Amino acid sequence: SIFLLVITMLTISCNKGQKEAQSKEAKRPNIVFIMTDDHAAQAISAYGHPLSKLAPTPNIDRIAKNGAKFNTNFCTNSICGPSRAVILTGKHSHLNGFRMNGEVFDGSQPTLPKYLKEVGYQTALFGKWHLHGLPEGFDEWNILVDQGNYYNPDFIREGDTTRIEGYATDIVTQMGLDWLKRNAGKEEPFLLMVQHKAPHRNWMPALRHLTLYDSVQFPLPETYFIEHEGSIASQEQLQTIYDDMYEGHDLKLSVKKGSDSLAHNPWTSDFNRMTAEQRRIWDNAYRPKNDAFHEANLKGKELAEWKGQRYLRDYLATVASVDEGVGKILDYLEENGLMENTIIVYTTDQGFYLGEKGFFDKRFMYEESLAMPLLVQYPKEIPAGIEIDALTQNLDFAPTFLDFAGAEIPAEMQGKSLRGLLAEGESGKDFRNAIYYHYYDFPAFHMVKRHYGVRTDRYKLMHFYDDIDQWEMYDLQEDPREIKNIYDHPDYAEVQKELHETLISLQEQYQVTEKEFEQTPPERVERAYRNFA
Ligand code: SGN
Ligand code: CA
Repeated sequence: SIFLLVITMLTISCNKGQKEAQSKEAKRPNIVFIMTDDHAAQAISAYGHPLSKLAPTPNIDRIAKNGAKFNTNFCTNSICGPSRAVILTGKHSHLNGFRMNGEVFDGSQPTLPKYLKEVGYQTALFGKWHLHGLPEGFDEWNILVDQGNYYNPDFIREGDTTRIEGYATDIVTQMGLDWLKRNAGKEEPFLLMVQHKAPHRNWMPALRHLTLYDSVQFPLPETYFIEHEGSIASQEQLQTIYDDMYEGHDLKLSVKKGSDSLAHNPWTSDFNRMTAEQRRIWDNAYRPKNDAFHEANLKGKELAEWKGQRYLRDYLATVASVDEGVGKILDYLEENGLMENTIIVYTTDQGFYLGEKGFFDKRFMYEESLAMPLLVQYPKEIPAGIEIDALTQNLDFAPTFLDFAGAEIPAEMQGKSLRGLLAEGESGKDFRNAIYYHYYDFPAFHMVKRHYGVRTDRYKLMHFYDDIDQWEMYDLQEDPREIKNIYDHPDYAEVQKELHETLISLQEQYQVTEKEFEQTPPERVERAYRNFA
């Protein structure tokens, strides 16, 4: 009868509606994780540093505008491989076993992509890996060999090494886009990790950006020529722009006026791998500015300032191609209706010095290299334009993604999910009262000594050990540049005591044992100082 027919139709349409609602509800988010190498927050305009106003990053800023900006996100160990190992495992370096760059990551341990695969995610990784062994837990991957080169880099895919002609940032972006084109439409949600070489040393911009900032005068930090009173480790590092950069490799200087031969360039492979045509375009861009430099015959302070300027121009020009690549990925997600259900993350493996205290590189627990930019967009849960002031770390990334994916967060992970902070849009002052840090890679490039410490929202306590034994303490509110070591200052006796207690309790919480504080044989340290000087 008509009556029955109507009932049947109603039931069918009702079921259909329910199914749609269910599948919508069950639709777990995709994760697009874009990570650069050594991208300082000072060089992301969303973070508002004066430098970045002159070299804006409009596409990276889109993520901040549509999502959340973390203001106090930190790494646990400011160096590439270790930071990546922390991100993959959600555990501090001493537990994931990758404490310094020379070590090999134990790929058999449980990691974020493996956990996500278990709950049905597709997983892919392109670009910089830098954990020595080959990636595990990814359906598809294609990684740069080692540090990777800017021009015509070698990639490893299933054990097979291929040189791909072009510019690393563009190639990696394209790999990410191609993967999306092939897989984003499938039923299963995905984790896509796009990991750039840029803006890592030796800061070689794309051919289209070789003169991008030539007419911009970037402000050098007010601490550019500081004396490092109160910090032996700062006095004894080998990472100042004026003394430790190589004229050819880093500063792209020629030997003399009219010549295109590079000055001191110990790792010839960065330039030698360019095609003749690439090199011609490069030389045409750099020759006039190098000639002008030789003509000026700068000395002392002026020479140091010139080096800072050349460094900033090159560094920021490599950021320009990253920003373009981010724009392409965002556009693709937008044009293909993937924005709503995709968590988009922009971050980098650690902070970086852009001339503060005269430095380049990272490693120190001081703010510039400790801070990791972190921008996260996910319109379904994260209000647009929020800022988060909780003390967060790369340790929290894996638990966060698992949480969003509806997977269980393994008890052995040491980080905390950021999902609550993001969804509530609160500043999250109670999220964590202090972060723990430990840097081990000494003696090594740049000779930053071993140290560990804690940072609260206002103070920092650090212990530099191994060939020295010095405590440093800073009041970040009074002294944000960390110039005045207040350790043992009577006015701060109470704070100092509390910081020591916090340190001990965090070391307990994170299962830090005595064996983490080994001593390097003094001969090795001496030899390294001689070699790297
Ligand atoms: C290379 C760089 C160093 C840098 C390390 C670690 N020198 O050795 O300046 O500190 O990598 O960087 S280079 O001139 O050869 O590039 S990391 O972040 O990738 O670990
Ligand atoms: Ca790095």
